[in-house]
Amino acid sequence: MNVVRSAGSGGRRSSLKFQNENPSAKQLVRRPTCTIAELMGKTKFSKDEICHLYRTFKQDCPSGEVTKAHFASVFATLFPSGECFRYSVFLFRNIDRTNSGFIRFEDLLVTLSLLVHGSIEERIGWIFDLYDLNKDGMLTRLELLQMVAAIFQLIVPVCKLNFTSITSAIEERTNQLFEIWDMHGDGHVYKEDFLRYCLQ
Ligand SMILES: [Ca+2]
Repeated sequence: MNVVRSAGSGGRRSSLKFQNENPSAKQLVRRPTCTIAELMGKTKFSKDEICHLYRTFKQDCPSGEVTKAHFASVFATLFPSGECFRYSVFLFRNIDRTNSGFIRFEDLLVTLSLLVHGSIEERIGWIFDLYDLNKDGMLTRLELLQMVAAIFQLIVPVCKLNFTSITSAIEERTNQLFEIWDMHGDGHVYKEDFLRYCLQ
């Protein structure tokens, strides 16, 4: 069973197709919404790279979409001693930019292309968007506090530390960063200021 229609335009079909690794699978498979040609246009990956990445994706995710819980379980293997659920949710939101509740192959590919092949400005911008939890283009102190706390928890679960001291450390780090990044003193960090700071 083809997972996605052949790449090509103007009615001309390419011989390159995404293939289902398990044709007998009876579960519902979500097809990518883009052709390979469209994915090549959206990313900096070649046909061969896209097909290789798709095969890998299908092995890990035969249904063709990643749920928040699945994403968190995979991410947890990277930080076995920490509590990474909160951070993984933030990451998930930054990859699932249509807020569909699922990460599909094309979402992952676009993100991967940006992080691997994007300019330094694009990569820093992606980090800003990760921190910008409500995606309104500005960071508030509360958003930064939540992100700093999530990063702390990646290393060591807060429950295993002195709660008062770790809370103070999170607050202190948040205040330090926010004071630097809030260049206009209006309680918001703007993307252009964040980029300027990171590039200096
Ligand atoms: Ca925001």
